[in-house]
Order: sequence, then structure tokens, then C-alpha cells
Amino acid sequence: MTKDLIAEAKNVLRLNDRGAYTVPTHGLYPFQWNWDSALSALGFVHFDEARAWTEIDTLMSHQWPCGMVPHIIFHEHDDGYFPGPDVWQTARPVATSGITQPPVSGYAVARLMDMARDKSLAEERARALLPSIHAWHKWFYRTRDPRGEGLVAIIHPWESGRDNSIDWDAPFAAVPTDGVEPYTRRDTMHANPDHRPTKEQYDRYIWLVQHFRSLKWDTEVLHDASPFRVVDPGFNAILIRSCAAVAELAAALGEGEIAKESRAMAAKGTAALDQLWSDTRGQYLCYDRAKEEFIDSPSIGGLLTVFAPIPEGRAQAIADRLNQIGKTAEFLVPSHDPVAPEFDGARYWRGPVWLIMNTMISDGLAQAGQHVMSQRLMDDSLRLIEKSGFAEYYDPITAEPCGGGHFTWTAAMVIDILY
Ligand code: 9WN
Repeated sequence: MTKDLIAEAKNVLRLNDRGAYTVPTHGLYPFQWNWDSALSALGFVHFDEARAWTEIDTLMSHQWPCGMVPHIIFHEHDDGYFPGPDVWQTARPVATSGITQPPVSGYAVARLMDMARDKSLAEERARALLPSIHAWHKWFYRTRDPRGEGLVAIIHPWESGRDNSIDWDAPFAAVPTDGVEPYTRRDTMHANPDHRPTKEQYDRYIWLVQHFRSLKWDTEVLHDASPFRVVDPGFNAILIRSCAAVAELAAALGEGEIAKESRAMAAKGTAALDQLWSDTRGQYLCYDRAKEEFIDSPSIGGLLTVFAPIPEGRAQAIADRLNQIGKTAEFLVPSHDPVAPEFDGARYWRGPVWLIMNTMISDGLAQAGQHVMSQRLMDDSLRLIEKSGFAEYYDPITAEPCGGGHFTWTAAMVIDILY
């Protein structure tokens, strides 16, 4: 069984391999996505180390001069996705989007280094990648934490990677829809529309893109100019974990300055994260920086926070919370608490399980010594795969495979779990 699953997962990766990068899945997402690539490298590394490094090299080679690493790189023309380069208009040598995504590359590079059999290749590639990943991290704290609080904000739901999470419903109300140019969605031609975001949400996604475009994609001004500014604990946890990983790696490679700065960013971020803890919910919450209020929404963003080096007591509380959620969901971890009235088990980030989330939460729990729950997440993940294949996401109650099929990062996570 294990052997078959690994072979099938490798086939998915091969199917979506475009040579120097992978597409998340053929049809629905025909370009390179930022955090998909970083996490997919964790699948490749088990059977083709050089290919794993190339995945991250390609991503980082499209970094903007300001330090931002865009969320999509439009390597080749394809009309199958909206919004394409004609909407973004970022004027990059190779077209890219103008916003970013969870910065998981630092963590991924450290993992590739740890797993390397070819140490000299790994050292050479890691040494070359460190300065650009570090510049990206500094860009975050400079442009997305302008008051130096230690927490960065996202300015578009797509940046979170959790596009239509219930977390964004309240802050999204502040985003207008007037002046949105007419458009045709493509996602609903490839996937079941009931599994995807709504038209109202798409109008707001596009309004924000047009707004940032009118500001010429100047990333130094976009934070203050955006009506949507949200601090997501899960996103911050990924950034913190990547800073900590870069700190360790840089120290091992004798890059003292990078190590020192990264350690300081990780420490400040970890301390600041505690402000997002909710005793009532027993988990972390998002904070609407534009409205200056907490978003009382029990989503997976507040559980993913365990990916950062949070205090032991908090990690224990997250494990308890997962236990509680596990009483109403057959498969952990639903992207939203199933008992919440807004929960929707098949609609994208409003309920379904995502394997990448499971592996990051499981990894964080293991780091914190929460081995039982960490293992449960891996077991639930494999049960889902065995039942429903390599889907984009799954209904946490019925295991229905949802969204796109033959999904790269789902397959990569399976390889990483099973090897
Ligand atoms: C927008 C590629 C991406 C993931 C995101 C996921 C989805 C895109 C979309 O697909 O977002 O970036 O068009 O729906 O939400 O996490 O990176 O797999």
C-alpha cells in the first residue's frame, strides 16, 4: 500500500513538472505558485534532490528588487486562469502577480539541507538562496509591519493562501466593488463552483488588484493604502518559523549577519504572536488592523500558529483544541470549526481539510512534544488519501475529494510523510 501510494504520488509530481517548476495542477492552476513550490520541493527531495533545489531556485529568481517574492509566476501564456498577466500588469521581465504568499521557503530550504544526501550540492544551493530569502523576510517586516509591532499584515486574502476563509468575511466588507472591470472567471470551468469562492468574493479580490495596480505596485505604500489589512497568526507563524530556520542555517554556513538578523526577527515575532491568543476560543485569532479589532473566527489560521516556536502551554492548548474539533470531524484538520454556523465542508477554505496544513501543524506539534496529536494528523491525512486520492482538499466529514485533482502539493506531502 505504502509503496503504491509513493509511486502514485511521484506520478502526480511528474505530471505537473514543467522542467524548472511545477504547476499546482493542470488546467485549474497552469502557472507556478509561491508556497506550492516551496512545499512541493519537500516531495521531490526524497527522490531527486537537484530537482527539489531547482523548484525553489526558480521561484526565488523571480523576486522583485524590493524583496517581495510574488505569489504567481506566469512562465507561459495560458488563458485557462483568471486573473492573468493582463489584469495584474506588474511590468516584470517575466510576468508575475503583484502580491505575495506565505513565506515557507526558508523552512523548506532548511528541510532540504537536513535531508540532503548530496551535502555539497545542498550547501552550494542553500548558500546561494539564503540572501534572497532573508531579503524577502526583511521586506515583510519593513513594509507589512510599518509600526514595528512584530506582526505582519496581509493586504489581500490571496496572500494568506486561505482565499475565502471565514476569517476574511468581516474585513472584506470594507472592500468596495464599484469600478470592477468586467471579467470571466475560469476557475469554475475547471472545478465545481460549489467548491469555490463566490462571485461577491471575486469582485472584491479584483477590486483590490485594480487598486494596487493604480498605485503602480509600489510595495512601500500598499499596506497603508489597502482597506484590507489583516494580521493572520498562521501566516505570521510561517514567517517566524522560516526566519528561525534561516537563522540556524546561516549560522551553520558562517553567515553571521543573516543569522543575527533572522534570530532577532523570529524572537520579536514569537513574542508578539501571544497578543493574538484568545482564552475564550482556546486558540489564536486574526486581527483586523484596519478596524483595530479581533476577528472572532475559529479557523485553522489560529491552529497553524503551532508551526512557530510558541510556549509549551499554548501548544498543549492547541492539541486540546484539536481533540475537541476531532469530536465533530472525522478527519482533522478542518479549515474551520465544524460547529460554527458558517462552516461549509466542501467550500475551499471554509471547512475542508488541506494536506499541507496537516503536515505543517503536525510538524509544529511534534516540535512542541505533542506527539500523539501530531501522529493523529498524519494518520488522518493518509486515510484521506487512501479513500479519496490526491485532491486539492477534502470534506472533513465525508472525505469527498474537492477542487482540482492530481494535486502537486498534496502528492508532495504524501511522499514526505511516507518516506
Ligand atoms: C489564488 C495554488 C493556489 C494556492 C492557494 C489556494 C489557491 C489561488 C486561486 O490555489 O489560490 O492564489 O486562484 O484559487 O487557495 O493556497 O496556493 O494551488
